[in-house]
Amino acid sequence: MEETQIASILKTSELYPIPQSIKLSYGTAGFRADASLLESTVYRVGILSSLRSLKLNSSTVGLMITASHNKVSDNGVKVSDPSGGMLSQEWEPFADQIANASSPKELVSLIKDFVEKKEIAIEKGGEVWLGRDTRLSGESLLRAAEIGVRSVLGSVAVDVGVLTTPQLHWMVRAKNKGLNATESDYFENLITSFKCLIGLIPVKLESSKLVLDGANGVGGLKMEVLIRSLSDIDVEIRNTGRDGGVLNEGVGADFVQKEKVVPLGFGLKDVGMRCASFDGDADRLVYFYIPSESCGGDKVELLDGDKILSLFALFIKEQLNIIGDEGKKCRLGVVQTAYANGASTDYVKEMGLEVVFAKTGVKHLHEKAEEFDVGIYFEANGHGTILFSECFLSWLVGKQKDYSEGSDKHNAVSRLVAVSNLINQAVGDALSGLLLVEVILQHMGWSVQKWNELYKDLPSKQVKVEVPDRTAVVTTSEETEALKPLGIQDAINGEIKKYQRGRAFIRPSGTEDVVRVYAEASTQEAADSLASSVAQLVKSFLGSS
Ligand code: G16
Repeated sequence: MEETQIASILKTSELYPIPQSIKLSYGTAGFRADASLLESTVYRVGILSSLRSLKLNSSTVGLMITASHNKVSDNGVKVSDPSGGMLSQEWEPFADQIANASSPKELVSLIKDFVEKKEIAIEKGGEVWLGRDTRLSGESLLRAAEIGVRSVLGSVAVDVGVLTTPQLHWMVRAKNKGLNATESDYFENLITSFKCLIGLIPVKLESSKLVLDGANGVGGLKMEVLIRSLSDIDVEIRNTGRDGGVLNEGVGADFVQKEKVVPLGFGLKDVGMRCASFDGDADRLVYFYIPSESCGGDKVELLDGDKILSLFALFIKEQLNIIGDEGKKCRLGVVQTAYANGASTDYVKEMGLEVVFAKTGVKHLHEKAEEFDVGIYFEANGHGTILFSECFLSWLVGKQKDYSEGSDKHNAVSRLVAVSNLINQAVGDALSGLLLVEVILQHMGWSVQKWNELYKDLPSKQVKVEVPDRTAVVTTSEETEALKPLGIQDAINGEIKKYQRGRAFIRPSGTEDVVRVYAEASTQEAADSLASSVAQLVKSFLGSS
């Protein structure tokens, strides 16, 4: 590295000293912490993003400032690779090292070694697009990121404004594919493919209203823009954040999925209505309805990521069946995590689909879904998408020419092509996922209640346990068993045995300072009781904080 380059990093890093006693890790989805602690981290991730761009021939890299479903006082930063996917995991250890470097000198030395090891030609200059969610702390963190990016001499930082996380990933992917890549292009793409799918519905019925909880975040605001151009969908948006509500507080996909109660702003007036929730940066989507007044108007029937996955799988399988023998050759597969409800796994297996499991974190699921012609991945928390392989897509596009227009086969192929355009190929996206759910429900002529009948979820319960050191929990690769602390898995197995259809596991969260407990059993009381005994075990093995 040239002296001028070293001087540039030394000078700017003086502006962002690392706070005392902070140890950060790139985690499930980037760095997350209280926003007041993050300037130095975001500045350093700015440097990393420039280097990543340079390593990949100055392709555009994305840097997103968000703490997604976490509380409003937190913030975070994650990197989108030029493909639009998550930062290559190979670079995560470097991210951890530089985020924790205790002095400008150590920082420079780590960067110098890395640049040499990875043979990064630093002369050309990279390009990084910077997005942020609606958190107020995002503005100053974005300035820190800009300074980090530009401290790699010749690199350019482009502020693309307040966006959902999936919008930034989509834009980065489009830019590197040489396509139109502005936010309006993103909307235009959703609108065109949604309208195409609506136009292909065999018997169109009047669609009922959807009520959307925007989590007081960026997703509701973007949805408002989107629906202005869509006449085939009636959406009422609540919790836009404009009426004083706090981001993710008593609202949003994470809250609804974990608590299984209505978000603020919903109640008795909504009994039976089709409702949906986004999370804070709109990369997660869940649906729900309030079953009856007798539940007091706050308990919900939840249609989580597993149910969305099942609906998508059903629709895609139906189109492949219409195409016939050639369509049936398509390798359609599903990727889930240990959190997937056992009933959903049984359902997709009964449909004849291949199911594989991955570790929590979309970066792990995405990788496995890419191995299929059409790979559908979803975490139960509502984060997921459908990936179409290049090869299968070009086969589909070829078939569009072979089949006569208006024929069943032509329509089925056209639907699949439109789905591949509508659903975000870079990352799970609540806006595009919602449009696809809506169009499939219209296609099937189904209500949300009818969709919910696809299968009955096994009762489940999730709890968080605060412990002095969550890294003391080490699990197997699919996170279904704990290897450490020694002896805890035997104790958990002992609890599981007491319950019919019992299943439980523990894992350290990668986004919060907690150990997560998941339990499933044949009744809700049993699932609650299993979760609580496993949580007790966690406390007794690790201590409470
Ligand atoms: C992030 C990841 C998800 C993961 C979630 C919870 O979501 O993108 O893949 O499921 O964190 O992770 P953990 O259990 O490790 O805390 P988001 O929506 O917060 O970006």
